[in-house]
Amino acid sequence: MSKLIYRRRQSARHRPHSGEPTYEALTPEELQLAARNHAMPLEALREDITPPGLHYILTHFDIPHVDPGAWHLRIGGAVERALELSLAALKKDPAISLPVTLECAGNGRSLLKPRPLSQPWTLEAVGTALWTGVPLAYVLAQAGVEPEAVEVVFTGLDEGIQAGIRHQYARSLPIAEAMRGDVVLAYKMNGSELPPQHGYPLRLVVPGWYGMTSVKWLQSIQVVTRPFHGFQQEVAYRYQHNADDAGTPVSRIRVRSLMIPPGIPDFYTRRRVLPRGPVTLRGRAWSGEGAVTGVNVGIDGKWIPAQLDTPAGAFAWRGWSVPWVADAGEHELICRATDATGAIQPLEQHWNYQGMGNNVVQRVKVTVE
Ligand SMILES: Nc1nc2c(c(=O)[nH]1)N[C@H]1C(S)=C(S)[C@@H](COP(=O)(O)O)O[C@H]1N2
Ligand SMILES: [Mo]
Repeated sequence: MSKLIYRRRQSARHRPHSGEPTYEALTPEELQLAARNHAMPLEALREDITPPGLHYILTHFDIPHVDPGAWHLRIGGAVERALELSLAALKKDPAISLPVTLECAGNGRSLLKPRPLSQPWTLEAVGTALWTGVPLAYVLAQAGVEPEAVEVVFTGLDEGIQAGIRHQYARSLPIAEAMRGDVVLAYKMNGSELPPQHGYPLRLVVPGWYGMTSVKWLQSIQVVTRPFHGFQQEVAYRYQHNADDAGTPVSRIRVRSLMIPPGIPDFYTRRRVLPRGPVTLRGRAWSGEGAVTGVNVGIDGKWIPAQLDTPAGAFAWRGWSVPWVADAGEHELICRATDATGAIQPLEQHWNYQGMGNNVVQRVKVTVE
């Protein structure tokens, strides 16, 4: 049986999520996921670095309990020397710190119609942290990667069942990506040790790739000579037309921009209200494919180019701003970013079965008094 046929049968039998897409109201299961996995409040877009606790969270199973004294990172597979490193040993290696914008591949899912049943993100599953740790390439060089290596598999301590398949959370990276100088084994977030929910004591951070790649609570790193076919690689995180489509893997972050909603919100609807007169509209834009090259803000159907701030890092979001003189009445504000590859955010949804990579523009409705 060819690999492709195997993969098709796998995905047809084991639905990546708990259920089929629906037009119905939110389910109790979606609400339960939403209460565990919180988004970033959009007002946090003001900060270059997302303050502790405001960064989004996505955890498939449970946050594992880790005894830092007993914890070791195992490195093995197609290497010259298998290693077992303690946290103290890792902290002695040369460290780097870099700001990285992480975004969940499912961001935007609940705006799709019909709605794929999984974590029901609106648009705020994003955050930017300053990650500190050892470059993965440094640790792999210590182990000595064999020439036949094709991928590196990262396994977390967390275990659970998804679509009937029991497994530890694991993802792989092609060897060329794993050897990039900016891929980090991080033990600090924003200058402090990792909070439990963000992967204590050690996590992977892969700048430019959707969040599922950045495996938390690392237990082992295995260098492999064949592509990895784990659940989170082969069944979850694919762009599929339907359940029986093998699809294509989700990898880099598609270009997106978000706006800090101006004015004040209505409690229940979160619709914005602001006084008439001058206001500066601000937000952030990012892409994992290439640098952000432009943001246009649509106000009542007219597009205005935003001014871009200096980027804080190659894979950190970039600030933008546009002045506006608000007239009394109802308005719709849109922001739309472009990156160096020429990719631009779509104005309408592009549906896919798992609700991945929906980088549709944000629309903010405001009432000017
Ligand atoms: N071990 C492990 N790593 C994981 C996950 C997980 O459930 N288990 N979730 C992934 C997903 S889908 C995302 S989007 C990011 C979220 O990282 P954060 O919670 O630190 O924001 O972690 C990734 N790493
Ligand atoms: Mo995610």
